[in-house]
Amino acid sequence: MQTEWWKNGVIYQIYPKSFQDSTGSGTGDIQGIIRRLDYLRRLGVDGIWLTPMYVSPQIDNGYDIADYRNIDPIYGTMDDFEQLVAEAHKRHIRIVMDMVFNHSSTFHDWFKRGEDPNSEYHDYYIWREQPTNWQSKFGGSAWKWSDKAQKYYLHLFAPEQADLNWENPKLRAELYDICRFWAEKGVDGLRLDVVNLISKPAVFEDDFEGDGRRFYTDGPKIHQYLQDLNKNALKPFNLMSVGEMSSTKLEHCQQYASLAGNELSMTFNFHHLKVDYPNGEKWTYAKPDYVQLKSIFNYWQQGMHNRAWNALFWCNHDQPRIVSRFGDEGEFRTASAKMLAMVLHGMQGTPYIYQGEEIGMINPNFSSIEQYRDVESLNAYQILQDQGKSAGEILQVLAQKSRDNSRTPMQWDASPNAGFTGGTPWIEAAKSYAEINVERALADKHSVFYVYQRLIRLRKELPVFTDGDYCDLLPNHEFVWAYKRKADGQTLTVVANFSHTVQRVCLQPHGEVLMNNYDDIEKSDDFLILKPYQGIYWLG
Ligand code: TEU
Repeated sequence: MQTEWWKNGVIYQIYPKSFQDSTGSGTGDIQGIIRRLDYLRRLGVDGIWLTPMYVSPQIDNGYDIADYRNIDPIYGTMDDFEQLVAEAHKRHIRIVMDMVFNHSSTFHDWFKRGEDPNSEYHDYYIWREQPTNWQSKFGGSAWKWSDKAQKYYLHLFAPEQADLNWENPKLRAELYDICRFWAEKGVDGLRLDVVNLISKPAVFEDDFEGDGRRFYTDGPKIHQYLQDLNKNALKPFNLMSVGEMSSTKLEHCQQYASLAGNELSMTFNFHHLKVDYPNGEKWTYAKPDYVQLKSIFNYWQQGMHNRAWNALFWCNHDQPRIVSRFGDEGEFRTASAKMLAMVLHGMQGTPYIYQGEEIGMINPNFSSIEQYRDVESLNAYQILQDQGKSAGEILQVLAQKSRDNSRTPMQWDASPNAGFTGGTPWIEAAKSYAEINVERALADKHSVFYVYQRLIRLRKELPVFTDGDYCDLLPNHEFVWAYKRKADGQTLTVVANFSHTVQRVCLQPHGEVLMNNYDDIEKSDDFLILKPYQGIYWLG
């Protein structure tokens, strides 16, 4: 298959656990994904990114890998996986696997053996006699005592996710070999989990300003490690790569995802999804700041243009649903879902669609802690309770911010459990499924689904989507986002209203109307009058 297919392609993210169950176990599986490939072909995506399906105790839903070379039986067998690759390729859909190389499960054989200080695997992990004051991303200390080793080991995430020691060349060679293994199975690309955290400092010291991240984020040897990974395990197998970059900086992403292609193909960053974290605090109920949102995209779009490649996304398995977050769950659900799609897909980079986004799924609005499954959310509940917050307050924050908001079953139809399973789902389906589901979306030619389908096509037809530069036309407007992209004599102007009220703006975009999520466009004198959540494309 042609290289750099992702430059005008769109990738669909599947969270296998919640996508389609084919056995009645209550957990999605590989055969379920195979059953839905024709649906994905109809949408028109070029690839699917599958979150981890390797053998795992599932403390963090598979991001705690116990065996990198085998499929967890809850998802099926290696034969099922090989069938998935073949069936996807038949439909010209590439497969992107998720690789978690910052840490492994403590149930991995390496760790079990490595707890013995005399084992050759000991040095696969990071051990210290004394812990630092660093905090785990899921709350609590980032160090855990091992009785067997008589030392502490580092875990930036859950205690069952021990950080791997990239200083050790044997470990690195082992990881390269895992990439080769999956490439030989026909995999086309890798999504590399928190890969900018793999290079730890030479000396570990307390952080009196933060949780420790400034010492290991975009760490000292990160570019060297990624260049070696590229040379040994990505380029030789023609693997596309997308790095998940936690709390990263533009200067680093310009290098990680440089067009020179000696590290990764592209990068995800999360700055735009912190505009509803007041003072950087996630667990606070807050409204988004759209001026800040636009300024972040302006910075990244301009900073990466002609130098490096972006991965664009609103949603993933760690984020709440975008319609609930930046749109409207009620009267303007459909309009806002389409508008949000148009804004994101109008930009430069490779867009990612998270399962259910293409039908405008919303947060489940859980009201009891028993409905949550996510390790981070359950920890947060405890921590916030210890800080004296009331259960009501905490549940309100979780309903807005929890990762489980995006992990509820994919809504296929109006039958029980949204058509996801014949059994009891591992996490409850959102009540909205009777109204918001794939069957209904496909039957309605004005649905959100067909807007996504059209956006995927446009990216292949019009080079301005792939190549155009970026200019923000109204950076200070509280609710209207307007930007222009230009390439080779083509101009795309995108105007979008991020509010449920009418907005008047002084803009006169030129060219023909290419897309509009309403039937008409209202103007008076020099003003455009935008309806609630209206989004429009002009091509000139
Ligand atoms: O996430 C990394 C990450 O930093 C997050 O987006 C994380 O969910 C957030 O910090 C929590 O507030 C990746 C995976 O996408 C996530 O599902 C895993 O839990 C995590 O790595 C550990 O492997």
